[in-house]
Amino acid sequence: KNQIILALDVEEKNKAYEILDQTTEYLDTIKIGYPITLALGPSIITSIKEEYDVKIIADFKVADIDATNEKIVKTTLNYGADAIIVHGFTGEDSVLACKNMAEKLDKEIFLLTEMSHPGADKFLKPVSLDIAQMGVDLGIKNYVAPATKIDRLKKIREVVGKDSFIISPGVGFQGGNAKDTLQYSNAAIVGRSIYNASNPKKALEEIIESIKV
Ligand code: BMP
Repeated sequence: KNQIILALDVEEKNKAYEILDQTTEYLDTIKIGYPITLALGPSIITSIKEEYDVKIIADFKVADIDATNEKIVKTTLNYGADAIIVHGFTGEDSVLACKNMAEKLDKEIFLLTEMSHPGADKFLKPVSLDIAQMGVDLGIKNYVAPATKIDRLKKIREVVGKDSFIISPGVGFQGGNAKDTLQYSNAAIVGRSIYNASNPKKALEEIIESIKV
């Protein structure tokens, strides 16, 4: 429907459903993560899939050894998530375990390259292009790269190529803007600017408008 992914980092079921009721007419995909899953349990993934026509990306930033990663990915995807986000810094064996399990279940992984917050510049930035290149070498098609650092996003796009799919967090609250981000990214992830807005539906409509102009 459009290029916005909602980050549903709310911790109450009523709030989650209220936001979904107001936004899913415009959205194909939502991202859920630890905040909602730890608060409400992983069956929230199954419930949302049953009640709304959306794809769910599970943002669990999987970052363990291969055997443990495989279990995390299997269980998450079996709850109904369509894809899961995986850290790249753990290396090839860990990432490959996730990719293989997702493929076995006919689902997908997103490889996290560089992060959107200022602190990521110290440890992640020096290796993020190598992480992206590892993803390409492993045949990974989907990536996460920051909307707050357009120069970095551009470089990561150059590494993963035009046919890869990039999603980018950091639009709105963290300072990124959707239009600039979508020059290099396939979709912008927006959380607080929508779910904390006094009128979430209107907030989303305004972001969608801002892409068009
Ligand atoms: P918000 O729009 O409220 O800043 O939310 C951004 C979302 O993207 C949050 O779920 C956050 O955990 C996630 N995220 C991020 O902000 N930066 C990254 O580099 C990676 C993320 O997954």
